[in-house]
Amino acid sequence: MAPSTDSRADVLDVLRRQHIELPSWAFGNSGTRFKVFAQPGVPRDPWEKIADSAEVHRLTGVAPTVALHIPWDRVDDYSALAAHARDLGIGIGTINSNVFQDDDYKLGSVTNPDPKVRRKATDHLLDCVDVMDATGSRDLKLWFSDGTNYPGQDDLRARQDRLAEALSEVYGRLGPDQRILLEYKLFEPAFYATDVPDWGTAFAHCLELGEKAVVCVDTGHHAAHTNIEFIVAFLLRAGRLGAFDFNSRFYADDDLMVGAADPFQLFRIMYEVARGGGLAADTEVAFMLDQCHNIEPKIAGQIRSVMNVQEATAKALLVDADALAAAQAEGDVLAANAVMMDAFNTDVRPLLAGLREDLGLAADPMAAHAASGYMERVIDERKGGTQAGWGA
Ligand code: PSV
Ligand code: MN
Ligand code: MN
Repeated sequence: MAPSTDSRADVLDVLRRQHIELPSWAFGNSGTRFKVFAQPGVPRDPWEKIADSAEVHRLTGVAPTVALHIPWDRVDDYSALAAHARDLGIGIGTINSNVFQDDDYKLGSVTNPDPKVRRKATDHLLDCVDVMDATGSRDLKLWFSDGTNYPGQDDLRARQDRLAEALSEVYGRLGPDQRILLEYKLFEPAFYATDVPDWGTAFAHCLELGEKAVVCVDTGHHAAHTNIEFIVAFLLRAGRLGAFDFNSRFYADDDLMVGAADPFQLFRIMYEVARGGGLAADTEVAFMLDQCHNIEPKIAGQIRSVMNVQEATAKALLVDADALAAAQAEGDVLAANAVMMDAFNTDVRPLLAGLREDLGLAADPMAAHAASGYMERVIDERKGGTQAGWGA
């Protein structure tokens, strides 16, 4: 379905201002619990992760911020880190808290039955808000690995009370323009009951907290066959869709490249985002990647992921809204479905290549990266350091 000249210009406008945030941890070594395969040239510290992130933005033009994970990205001076990012042409985005890698958190962090452990976990979250003040970040992302492995292990209801108490303390510490992104995940590492297992639980806590608390949808955190675009439509309608952690999955929380496993699902999600106003110029939805590149090169993996999100977005924007509304009003099931499929089946790669050239970028960022010599340079420069990331 060919869009009119006007709507084509609108589509290009949205694509030109698209903003996809990269995760600092995608650039470090990562793996499974079986093996971390180290790669040459990976960053040795947060400064180098920011440099790699800037390289992805330089080539794609739509990845102007990088999310940090604390303490993986701990430095003495966060203002200096933010200045370093600015010097390289990007900014620091969301601050991710980490209350899942300390021996004290075996039975939970903010929901732990021991008040001393809860205090320690909540203090870390408050420290993350200090980091946000120094970096100028808007969003604090909270993901809790908290949960139980066995029926009876702890009181499910009391754990919700403890969670609400900690969230409320952190919420009270937010500045006027800062937000909590509350992320849910069905299971892992807890295998019986997770304390924030689904969007409904996250949404209910956000409603209790107030307007500055919004839900983060990590596309890898649902049961198989969950209709994620329904969740997106619902949360956008309620004004509580705060962010995405994009990645793709075949089985569990695989953290593979977004759009690799199911590009049709990504298109359906982006259609609901567009339909609900999530791509408007004043959108407050943060579009982030949360991925690990265990076997593929990391910078190239991030570039490919950014391009996959762009392609799904372009296709979603090409859905002929008038034709769809008319078919829906007439109850014409097949015509309505055909409008969606026409957009999904459009090859948007030439459109995006043209957009990049308009922006003064190479039409093919993957080829430009391969030809840039960047990898050869960092492989040479970053010899012998302690490599940062999940494997550290
Ligand atoms: C948990 O699985 C998660 O999705 C959270 O966002 C964490 O902060 C992140 O992964 C770490 O990679
Ligand atoms: Mn995530
Ligand atoms: Mn995850």
